[in-house]
Order: sequence, then structure tokens, then C-alpha cells
Amino acid sequence: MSHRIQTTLTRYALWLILAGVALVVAWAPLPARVTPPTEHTIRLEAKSFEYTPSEIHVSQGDRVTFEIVSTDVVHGIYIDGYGLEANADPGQTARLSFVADRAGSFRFRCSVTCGALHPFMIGKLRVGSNALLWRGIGLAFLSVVAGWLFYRQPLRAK
Ligand SMILES: [Cu+2]
Repeated sequence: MSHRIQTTLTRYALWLILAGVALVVAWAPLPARVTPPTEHTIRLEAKSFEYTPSEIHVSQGDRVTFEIVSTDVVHGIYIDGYGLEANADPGQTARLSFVADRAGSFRFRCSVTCGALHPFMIGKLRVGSNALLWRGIGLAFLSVVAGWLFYRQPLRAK
């Protein structure tokens, strides 16, 4: 009898601790934001059949402005995942401004058929994760722990 009560108490205590940790993970202010949102103006040179630079790295939440300069024929840009598009006439700077609110690795590619190797005119935009992602990972981990606890100490019918 007393053993059963103790088991129940232990289980409640565990759940309480788990819930507390979950709240902290979800809401605790971070001691220092890893990187405050910044503005990037990136000159992106387009020529058949490449972008320079071909890889761009920003942090989630940053405002990004591409200044696309074509040095030969008409090129374009389409950013996967963001669904953004712009065309760049030779000699004219095309601007594409957006907030990098989605973390991950996205390809950008030429959106104007510009020649034989046009399909291979590809670059990469990497948007580094922010705290939100880490909180998500933390919570996912906790739910796994919770699931494991529940599995180990299933509620008894009586
Ligand atoms: Cu092209």
C-alpha cells in the first residue's frame, strides 16, 4: 500500500519536473541572443552560368537584399522555399529584398533561360537556425523522455 503511494508520488514528481523543464525550455529568455537580426546587402553577380558568390549564409530573421548584377545576358533568380523571383537585365541592378524567416538550406537558380547550361546555374542560400529551432528540439527531446517515462510506468487500471 505505502509502496504504491510512493510510486504514484514519484511519478507525479517526475511529471511535474518534466512539465517545469518544458516551460523553461519553451519560455525562458535566452541569456544572450546568438546573433541579433541584421541587414545584409549582398551583391550577386550573375553570368552564364554561375552566380558569384554561389553560396550565401545568413541568420534566420535577417533582412536580406540581393543586388543582382548580370554581366552578360539576361539572367534571373528564383529562391526555392521562399518563392521569390527577380530578373536582371545586363548592366542594371535588380533588387530583391526579403526577411529570411525560414531556416534551412535553399537553392536559388536562374529563372530566365539563358543558354545551354542554364539548368545548372544554381546557388545556395543557407539560413541559420535561431532560438526557436533549439526550443523545438528541446521540447521534442522532452516529449521523448515523457513518452519513455509513460512507457516505463504505465497507468494502472486500479
Ligand atoms: Cu539562366
